[in-house]
Amino acid sequence: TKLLEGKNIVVMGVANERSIAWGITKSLHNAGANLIFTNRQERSYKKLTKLLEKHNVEAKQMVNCDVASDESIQNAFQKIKDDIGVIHGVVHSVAFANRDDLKGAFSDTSRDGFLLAQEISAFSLVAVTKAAKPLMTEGGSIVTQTYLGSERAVKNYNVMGVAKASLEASVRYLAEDVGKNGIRVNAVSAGPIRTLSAKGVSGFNEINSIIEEKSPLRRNVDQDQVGDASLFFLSDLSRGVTGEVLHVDSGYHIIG
Ligand code: 0WD
Repeated sequence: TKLLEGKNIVVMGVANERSIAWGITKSLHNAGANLIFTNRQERSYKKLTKLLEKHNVEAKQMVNCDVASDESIQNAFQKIKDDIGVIHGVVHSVAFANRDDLKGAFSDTSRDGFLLAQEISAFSLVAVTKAAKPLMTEGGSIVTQTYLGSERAVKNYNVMGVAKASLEASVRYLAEDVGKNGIRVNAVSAGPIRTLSAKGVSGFNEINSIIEEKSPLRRNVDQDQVGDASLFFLSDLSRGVTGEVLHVDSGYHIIG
């Protein structure tokens, strides 16, 4: 039998074919998972519907969810509970910061911009875990997406780096909290990948060529590699692992 046969997994954050969450979707589908999707925007919903058709992937359910609202998160998971009942995993692949805060001087970050990045990119994992927990009655696994800018001062990543540091700390505190319920919480720290969100970060192309030159594997990573690492976290293969941040970055983070 396949790794995720009979498992119900919620995927949050497919905006288009380039989304990391789409790479994860393909890995989970190939592993036999039943997939439930949440979208914020109508535009993403339409794109996802087409993508699923094109790749012959069936969605068990699609619900609207804006992580900026507690009510929206609660409603989404209530709908999933009503339709599906038990879930075994959640893929959290959402983040946001204002474009202006992803370049220039970090000390120019506005109060609102700082709080917005924290809210959408870090607090959302806390709120989603709270909403998903009652549905994970058979235990579960929650996986989020982070980036090296949390550990190092990566040029232009600025406010998002601070939000990712907060996200990774949240992974550890959540792991401790829900571990007693048989729920694991982990993060994948991916190398730079060309997506809609990545376009908002200035100097993105520069980083890409540095990875090709300096990373141990001398190449960039892609959505499928992040997908397979996320599959590991969502499956029983990682049953002894929680509170972890796994780098899927061609080894770039070890280089001095
Ligand atoms: O290089 C990269 N692309 C990396 C991305 C390297 C390492 C980590 N990541 C992270 C991102 O920070 C993010 O957490 O991976 C995650 C996914 O990013 P992505 O795949 O690069 O970006 P994208 O394809 O733009 O998807 C982001 C999703 C979109 O989905 P929807 O359905 O909303 O269009 O996050 C969504 C965004 O719109 N999003 C929200 N979803 C729900 N509620 C919200 C919100 N308030 N804000 C943004």
